[in-house]
Amino acid sequence: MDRRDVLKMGAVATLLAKSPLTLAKHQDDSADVVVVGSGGAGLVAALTAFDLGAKVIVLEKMPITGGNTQLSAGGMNAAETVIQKKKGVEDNWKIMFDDTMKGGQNKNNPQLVEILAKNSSASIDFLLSVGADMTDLGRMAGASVNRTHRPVGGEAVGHNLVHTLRQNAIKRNIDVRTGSKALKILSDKQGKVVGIEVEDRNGRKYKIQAPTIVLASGGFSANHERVVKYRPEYAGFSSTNQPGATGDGLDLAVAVGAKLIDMEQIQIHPTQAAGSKILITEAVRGNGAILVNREGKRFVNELTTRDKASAAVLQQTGKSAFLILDQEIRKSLKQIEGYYHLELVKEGETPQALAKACGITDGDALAATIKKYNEYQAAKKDEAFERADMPRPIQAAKFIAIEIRPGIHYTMGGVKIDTKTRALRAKDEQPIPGLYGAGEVTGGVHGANRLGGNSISETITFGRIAGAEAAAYAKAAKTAKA
Ligand code: MEZ
Repeated sequence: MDRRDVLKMGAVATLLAKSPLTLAKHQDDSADVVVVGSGGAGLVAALTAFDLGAKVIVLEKMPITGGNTQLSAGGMNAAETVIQKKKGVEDNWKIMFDDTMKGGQNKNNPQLVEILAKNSSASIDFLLSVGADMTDLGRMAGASVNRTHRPVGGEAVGHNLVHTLRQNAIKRNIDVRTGSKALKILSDKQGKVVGIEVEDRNGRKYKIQAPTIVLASGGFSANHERVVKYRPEYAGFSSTNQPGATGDGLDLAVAVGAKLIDMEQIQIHPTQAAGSKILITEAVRGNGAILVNREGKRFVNELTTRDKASAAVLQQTGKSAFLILDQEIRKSLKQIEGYYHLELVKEGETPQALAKACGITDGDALAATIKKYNEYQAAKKDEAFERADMPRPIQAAKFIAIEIRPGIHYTMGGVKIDTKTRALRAKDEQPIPGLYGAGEVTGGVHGANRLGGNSISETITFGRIAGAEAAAYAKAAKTAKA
């Protein structure tokens, strides 16, 4: 166990110790806002609603908080931020909007994308204000400029973010209930939300009366059966997600008449470490790595969108490929140390030695590929694949390889929402009174393909909106009753 694991366990222990209701026996209860899910979207919605005066209960079916956000590696996309300004990066919301629409094959809901891009800078300000570290900047595939914000040194964003949000929830004494599964959204004859039925960690069922529910329960990438139902060709692919990402929130929403959209839009990430469930962050390519096939040759623009990069990997011998990098790229991104720790890395003093170590069949071809790439990098022009950004050459021995193959990473589809994050009914696309959604449980923001770094961006921005809208709705409902 390394120091980071110990720190993570410490954070979990602190949370359990300081959240008295986590271990309490639950009885029928009431709240203004119930948040289902405790990843980025859920915790941000909870903090926002709480700070607006709402009584908030967060339900998390897993034993710990954090959802998939906890595993998030690459960072958060945002345009026109204080961090970009400090680093002299010119960007604006419209470029982020255009990149996102293009990445999503223009199947995204443009109104939601506009919200994502326009609010992203304020979402970075929000995170900085609550103590998150977003001071390093990188680039993810499909982005025109460096707009992916992450902790200093290129640390993974997830544990920093979740730790910060947890600490904020603890500080406010927000009622966060782990091991608590939402069973059913309760509504009245008019279809208005009136509460939720819950099963606690001991199998005991109880009800919480509440005028609003924020669904922030994530996607379904870890539910293989459900994935294959929509995309039979992904049978046998493993997932990069935490095991709780099963899509139960979708069933809760459908049971009260919500509309689902884009369910067949399921993203496979090109670089899951071969033979494991571990995601190798896109930031490795963003910081300079190339992709080569088993024959030692490049075959794709490494910074193209994930749909295209994954499709290209699947066409190579053995349906896998190798990330090739060097010690300078390693130094630029702390996350790479984690891959050493997990023994996913092969090294060689020369490209030929590296090829031998990792199973690339033609070491001279690999040497020629690296040499050619370095020439393109020096000339700032990739004549082979038109890669737009080549921040570093690959020349500092030892050379490094990580074998990768595509893995199920993200479900773009989900509950249809409007610009206020209200869940819409299937029958007439009108809002279901009191039901909100934020993050991966919803559909529409990413269209046919999500850009790396846009998930955290979505969870923070739409989590803030959902928290504020739900708090306002609950307040108005209370006033109307009084
Ligand atoms: O947003 C993501 O999914 C992401 C940045 C993943 C990664 O490769 O790190």
